[in-house]
Amino acid sequence: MLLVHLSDVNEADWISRLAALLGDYPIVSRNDRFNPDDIRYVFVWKPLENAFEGLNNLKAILSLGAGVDALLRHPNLPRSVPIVRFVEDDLTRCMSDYVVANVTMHHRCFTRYRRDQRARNWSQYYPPAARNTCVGIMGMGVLGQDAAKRLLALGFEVRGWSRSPKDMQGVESFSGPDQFEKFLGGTDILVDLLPLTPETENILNYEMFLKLRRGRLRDGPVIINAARGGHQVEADIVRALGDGTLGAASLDVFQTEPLPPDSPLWELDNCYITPHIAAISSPQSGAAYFANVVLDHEAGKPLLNVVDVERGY
Ligand code: NDP
Ligand code: OXD
Repeated sequence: MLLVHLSDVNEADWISRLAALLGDYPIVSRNDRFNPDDIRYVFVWKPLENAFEGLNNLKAILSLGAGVDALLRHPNLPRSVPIVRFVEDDLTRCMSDYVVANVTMHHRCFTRYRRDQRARNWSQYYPPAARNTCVGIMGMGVLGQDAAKRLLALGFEVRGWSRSPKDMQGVESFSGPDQFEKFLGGTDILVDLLPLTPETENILNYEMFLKLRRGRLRDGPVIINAARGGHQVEADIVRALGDGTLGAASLDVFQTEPLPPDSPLWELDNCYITPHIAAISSPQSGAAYFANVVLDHEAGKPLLNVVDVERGY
């Protein structure tokens, strides 16, 4: 039996789509009456503290989020049960759309020309060609690699940084803490697609911004964070955007969400804020993914996209 426990999203929509795909396989919500011993899979988003209580026969926990940092901090998470995270083409494409939109906007000096427009100022400055602009992607997993492909197709120079080296045609690979500075030193536009772990917390800080390449983008290097707010030291971003260490920032995620009304980030015209919408796990395409996880596993196939709990992603 599959138990659905989704907070803050349209749980009923997920249940009806899953039920249609699961055929005879039983599905319940936390408001239904059921015997906890019958639950083999639990599908969660922002699970309450008692979400796993009595679920002694779990085969897998299904995470609506692609990122599992919050789930891994759940105080009562059954640590021995495998977690399957969301990996799906629509979500991946949406994320790459967000990355492409923001990279191209900054590459073409949107901030400068918007300021000039407001001042009725006609000042010709030609941005460097895409091939002379390097996008550095932190996190070369499912999302980072797709974004890299899309940016390569647009002619950008692309480099990636991850824990282990990657062999991707056209992308210069950097790995581990030892190669981080070198990676940053050739990056004009930094895209963050890392998971949030103890190693990546606060990684977007002032010291790090100083290591990005200067001189290619006239108004300074740019950061784009579509990963997790826990990566960014927001006071440092405000300072760097104000003193020219950074030319601009696009932020989809924040230390506190929703971003509090008194955050100084709202005021900065070189900070582009979106409310954690870069990519969504949508029921339209996501239900098929999770229904297959259950049906395939029941048919004896191995679970895919299982989180490494020790690594934290
Ligand atoms: P993956 O697990 O596929 O990829 C993670 C990448 O980060 C891997 O390349 C990994 O390296 C690298 N990495 C992890 N830790 C480190 C480290 N300490 N140093 C260097 N590299 C590291 O994740 P996804 O691509 O699927 O997703 C990335 C993140 O995007 C999610 O964790 C989530 O937080 C965020 N996200 C945000 C959304 C939004 O709407 N804003 C939507 C969906 C996801 P290696 O390859 O060597 O393991
Ligand atoms: C996710 C997210 O991790 O939406 O899926 O941020």
